[in-house]
Amino acid sequence: MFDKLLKRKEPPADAGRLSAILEEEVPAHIAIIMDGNGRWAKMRGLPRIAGHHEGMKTVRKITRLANQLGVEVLTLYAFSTENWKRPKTEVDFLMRLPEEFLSSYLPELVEENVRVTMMGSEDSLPPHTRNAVRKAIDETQDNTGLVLNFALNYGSRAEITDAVRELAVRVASGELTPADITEDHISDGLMTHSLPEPDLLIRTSGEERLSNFMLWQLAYTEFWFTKTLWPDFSSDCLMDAVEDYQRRSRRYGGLKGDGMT
Ligand code: V0D
Repeated sequence: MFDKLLKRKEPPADAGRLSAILEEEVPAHIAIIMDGNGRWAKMRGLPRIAGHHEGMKTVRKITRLANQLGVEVLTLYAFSTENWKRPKTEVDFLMRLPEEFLSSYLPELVEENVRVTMMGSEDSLPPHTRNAVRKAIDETQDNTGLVLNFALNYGSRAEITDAVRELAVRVASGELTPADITEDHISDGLMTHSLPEPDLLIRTSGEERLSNFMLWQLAYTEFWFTKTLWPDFSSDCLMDAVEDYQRRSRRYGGLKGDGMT
């Protein structure tokens, strides 16, 4: 849409750097809070939606690199339950992005053996959004490569609350006693129940908060923050983050676990 205004090209990912990363433990699950799209646009005198659109292209680029690195799960925070408070025109534009993304890239995702999943409440999404995402999930459900997990209309406290409510139902029915309840009962009730916990969390754009993202799942995760805005987040940025993760996990040298040792 704004592509003609914004001739941007990135050099191809450095193959030497890639193979050095592959020599060591690559994080199995990377989660990203993709922040700074609006600011990126504002700095160029463009409407915020131009930043969201450019951010969508970064999603494609980073998905491909994560797949090349052998990452098992890439979770992307695309839309929070708080984001409904934004102006209606912006929300409407955002809700068109999954369709646009998938109409351009679904064949590529299928080709690259990527499995699309989503976490979040599907119910309040517009039907056109839900249908596009459903189709992508269905068409890629047997793929065995990277799991591309979109957090869409997601909020972590609501997720935990729902899990706890389900447990309360089981206690009320006598299936479970309060003393039986373990951490695994909670983990198993979350939308991430079939995924490994994130090894690495990235947040772009200089903010250093969780903003109600995966509060339970991030208990032992390494955090990596950058001032880079999401539309400017390059393959090199992801490799910086993964290299830093590898330095940290080398330092633990077999003492990994709770990080307190
Ligand atoms: C805007 C930056 C891809 C963050 C990235 C509805 C904000 C671009 C998707 C997408 C968004 C979601 C599901 C799916 C396929 C693609 C997306 C939203 C926002 C919110 F199955 N980018 N993207 N969804 N942005």
